[in-house]
Amino acid sequence: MTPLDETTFLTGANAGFIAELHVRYLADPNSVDASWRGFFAALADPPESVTREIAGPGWGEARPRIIGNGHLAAPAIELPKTLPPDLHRAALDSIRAVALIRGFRVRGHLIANLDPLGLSGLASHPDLEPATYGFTEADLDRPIFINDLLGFQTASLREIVAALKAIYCGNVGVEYMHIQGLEERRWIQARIEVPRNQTEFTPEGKRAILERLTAAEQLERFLDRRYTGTKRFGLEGAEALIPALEQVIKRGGQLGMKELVIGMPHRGRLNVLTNVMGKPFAALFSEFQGNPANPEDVQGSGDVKYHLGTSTDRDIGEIRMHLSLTANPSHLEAVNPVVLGKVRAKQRQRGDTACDEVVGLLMHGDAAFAGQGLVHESLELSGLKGYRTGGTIHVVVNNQIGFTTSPSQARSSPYPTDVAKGNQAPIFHVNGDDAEAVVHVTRIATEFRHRFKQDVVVDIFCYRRHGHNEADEPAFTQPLMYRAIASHPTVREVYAGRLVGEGLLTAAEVDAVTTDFLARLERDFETAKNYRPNKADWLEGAWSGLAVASGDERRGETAVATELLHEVGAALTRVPEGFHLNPKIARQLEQKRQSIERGEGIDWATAEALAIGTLCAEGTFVRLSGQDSCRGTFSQRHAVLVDQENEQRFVPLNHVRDGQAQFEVLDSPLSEAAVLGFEYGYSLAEPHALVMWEAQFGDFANGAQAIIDQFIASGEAKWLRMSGLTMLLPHGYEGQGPEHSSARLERYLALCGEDNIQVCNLTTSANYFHALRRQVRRDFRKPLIVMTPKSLLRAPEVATPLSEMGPGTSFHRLIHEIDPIAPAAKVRRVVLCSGKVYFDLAKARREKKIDDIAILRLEQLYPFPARSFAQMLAGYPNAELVWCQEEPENAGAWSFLDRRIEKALATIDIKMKRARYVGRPEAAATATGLMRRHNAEQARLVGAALAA
Ligand SMILES: Cc1ncc(C[n+]2csc(CCOP(=O)(O)OP(=O)(O)O)c2C)c(N)n1
Repeated sequence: MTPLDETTFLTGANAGFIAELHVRYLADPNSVDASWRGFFAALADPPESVTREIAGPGWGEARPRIIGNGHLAAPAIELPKTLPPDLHRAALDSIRAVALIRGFRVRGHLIANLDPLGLSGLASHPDLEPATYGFTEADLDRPIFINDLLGFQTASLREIVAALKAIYCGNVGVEYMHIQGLEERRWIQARIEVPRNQTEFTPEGKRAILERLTAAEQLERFLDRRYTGTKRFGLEGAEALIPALEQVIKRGGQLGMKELVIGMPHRGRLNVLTNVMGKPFAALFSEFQGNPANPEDVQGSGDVKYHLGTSTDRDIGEIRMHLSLTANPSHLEAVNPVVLGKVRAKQRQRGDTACDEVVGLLMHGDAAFAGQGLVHESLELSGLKGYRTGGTIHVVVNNQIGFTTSPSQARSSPYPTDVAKGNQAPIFHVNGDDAEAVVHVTRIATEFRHRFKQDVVVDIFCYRRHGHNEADEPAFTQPLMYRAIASHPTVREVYAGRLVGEGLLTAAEVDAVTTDFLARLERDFETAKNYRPNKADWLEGAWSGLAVASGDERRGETAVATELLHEVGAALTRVPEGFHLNPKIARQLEQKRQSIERGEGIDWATAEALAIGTLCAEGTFVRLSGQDSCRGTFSQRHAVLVDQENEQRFVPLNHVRDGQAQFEVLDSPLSEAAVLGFEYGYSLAEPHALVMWEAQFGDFANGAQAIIDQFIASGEAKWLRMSGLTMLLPHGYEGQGPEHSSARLERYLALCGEDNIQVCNLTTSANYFHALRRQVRRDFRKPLIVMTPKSLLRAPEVATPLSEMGPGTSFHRLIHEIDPIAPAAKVRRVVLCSGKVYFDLAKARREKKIDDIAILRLEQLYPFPARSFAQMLAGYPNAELVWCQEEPENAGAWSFLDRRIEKALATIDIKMKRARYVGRPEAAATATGLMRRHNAEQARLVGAALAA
């Protein structure tokens, strides 16, 4: 199209195109076609008037204006010219200035000087250009009335822009205008605008920052010299992290913090462990020499240095601060919910309902923070009843790389921290080369968290001086970045230069700081040669009095006096005067009341309530969290009753007796990993509570697989940290399809080893009662995985008499034959099974009048009760053994039990040597989605188990 022979081209629809051409033409006339060149030359108009013309008449729809670099900007602010000219101009100036100030508050961070390498970031943005708001060069020095904004009454445009740049575009970029709360925004504004977003540090403060930077830098160098090529995931490039953490501790302490629970990834961990947590350098050096972190006689598989946790007390002036760094797996960000759960448990222990005393601090890598979904899941917990911890301080070590991946491939969002915006967290981006700025924003972040009890993020823009680990060559993938890094001074050098420049220290004094620290490292290096850890710390503090698990049966004291069972039963069915109970629930409660009174037919949910209620009455706090756990997925629990008139909620088990412990039951957000991780963390900090997590269906628990594999199954072995967490996994092969049938028993069994967890599939409500109580009525803690039932919840066969929970009763790992069948010697087959299939088998056996097949139930699959099992089977000298399961052959307990059964049978003199498999054939999906097929399969497997 040539412009001049086309009469219709000057339409609004073409405005953007033409304006863009015009802008290009103005920048370089030769960059547009010759005919356009002629056209624009003929117009000879200033660009703005042209674009306004093209955009259509003034009464038409407002169109975006294209400025300078091609960005779209809002139309400049205009006022109707009905005011006297002076007033008109003054009003217009003020309005434009306010809009400009707002532009900086919202987007100033975009042009802040954040990247120490100067490789990323924008030079300008239209929202930050005075021209965008209608100002011209001529307006620069005219006084503008802005009434106290930025601390000015009146100021010139020049002064306003200078102030805005200092506040919002220096070495700190603040994102806070997304926060909905006016008070929070105003607080941040006041905190940063008046002091121009900087802290005036005292000479002592400056020296302390230099010392911390020196310690951070020199430790890494020392390790590099002494253990060249050993992985340490050094902090170099992000040394400002260390004074920043120091600031959290110091300022936090002044504000009433007594305990800081920390979670962090590999990067810089050794530095944090020693330089912040106070772990002796000698201990670290000893680990580098290949010695274990714990005494040799302590069991456990150990873990690499950069996963280990520790806890210490540090005295900060008058204040004693307890610091604990949570052990974590390699799985980045997996530790986040664990830390949050620990914080919550510790807050409860201290009665810190205001969340002032115990604070969580999480560190993150930029790639991991942006990439891992668990970050979002964990952030979502922050405001929720039952999970809130009064806000977490997040510090991102934003070294602008993830292993070898550049930010452009690591995320779509502008910043790695954008996920926290949904949480209304203010985000302080800061140039990691400006250590004072880093400490300054960390102080504000600590204050913000204290003041508003909300999450807050400090994003330290920095770089990674070496490869992902010290053996990697980063120039393979980021040659330009690494060329820039090679000639870039260290953070300490930058800061030391600044202090020398300010005249605070001489070069010799700076060097002395380094040599003093190095001398200390050398001394500790010598000590390390003889360093021996003298004790493991795992049974200290809240854990003192507990012991390492031992013994076979481990029943614990789980029986309860009959009077207490009745006391809890009465409370369970009691509602306050005037409470409008749903009539269906009223009927259910009445049935419960009758069954407890009769002492017969205690169903699954009632047994659970009795276990919880008796524990609470005895003073043990109980926490149950999961999706819809208050009611129960299958409407069986009703732990929380809802008034039908006003929706007030009532938890009967919190009204058993005066002075009882609380039952905290919570509907969790729809997350598996974060909530399970949280409860695991809770259980780490609180051994004297029964902490339960419930899956909606067991099928969904694999959304939390990393928490299960990396923490629950292996935490004790790796880090000497016990947990008594209980996982309830509702399931049932009942024709509901592949994702509503299996709790993936096989997964948990595959994880079993070294007495790490307990896996149960229970068939009586009394056994469930004892299994739950057993968790907190023994002197050790182990995670418990319970395959909980669905249809069996209401099955009369599962219900037991109250007396089975009363005096003299306990948990049973195996349940013997209970039907009257032929004498054991005449039994031709023993069918061993676990869970619901038992009832199908027993029913079919009764219907077929078979009396020479015994059916035994394995209630606890792990630890496998080998001795009891062998003793039980020894009673059937002439029988063959069948293992019957509902799951496909490649699932369920078969693969796990096969060899264990064989081994146990080898210990007795008996005909049967191994078990024969009866169950569904192997399958890719856990179950069929077709009810008819399910029924046929089920009938077939039950038939096969009982066949002649
Ligand atoms: C969940 C998970 N996936 C993958 C890895 C492998 N991995 C280890 S470090 C790393 C890069 C992390 O980058 P970033 O979060 O930016 O931290 P940095 O190492 O740069 O400090 C990756 C992908 C891991 N540890 N965890």
